[in-house]
Amino acid sequence: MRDRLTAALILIVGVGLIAAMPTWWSSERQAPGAYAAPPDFSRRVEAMVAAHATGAEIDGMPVVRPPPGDVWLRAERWRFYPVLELEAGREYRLHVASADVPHAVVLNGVERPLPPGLVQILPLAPTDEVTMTLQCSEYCGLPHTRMRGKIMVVKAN
Ligand SMILES: [Cu+2]
Repeated sequence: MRDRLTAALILIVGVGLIAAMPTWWSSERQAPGAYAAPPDFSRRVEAMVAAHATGAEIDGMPVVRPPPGDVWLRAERWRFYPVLELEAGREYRLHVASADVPHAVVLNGVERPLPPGLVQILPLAPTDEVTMTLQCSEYCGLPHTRMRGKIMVVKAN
């Protein structure tokens, strides 16, 4: 009797695990909000910079004020390029990818890995006029601790 009960339990747990497998298997392999980097990712960054640069520069980087929606940000030794100026009350999707070695990005306490070839989407809907800092959290060389990015949230026009 006890043996049968044990066998039944093992069967139920086993079936349950197999049924749940596709869910954790796929989420493990590709987190939501990430996708394979398109070959023209860098060109999208440059096109956005060319179209929406404000003319200002910070730390040798152009300040760019893209329209709400998709925004392109490149992680590279040892910076997040370019500096962004976003409007409060608008919704953005930051597409962040590494152009060289593995990095990781931390923004507002959320960390996402940036292995080369992967784009992370970070939704952002800032409400206050603040300056946000992006920080690399994957050791990528001696200047790693200084690898930061800047997002300035300004009043909407
Ligand atoms: Cu780093």
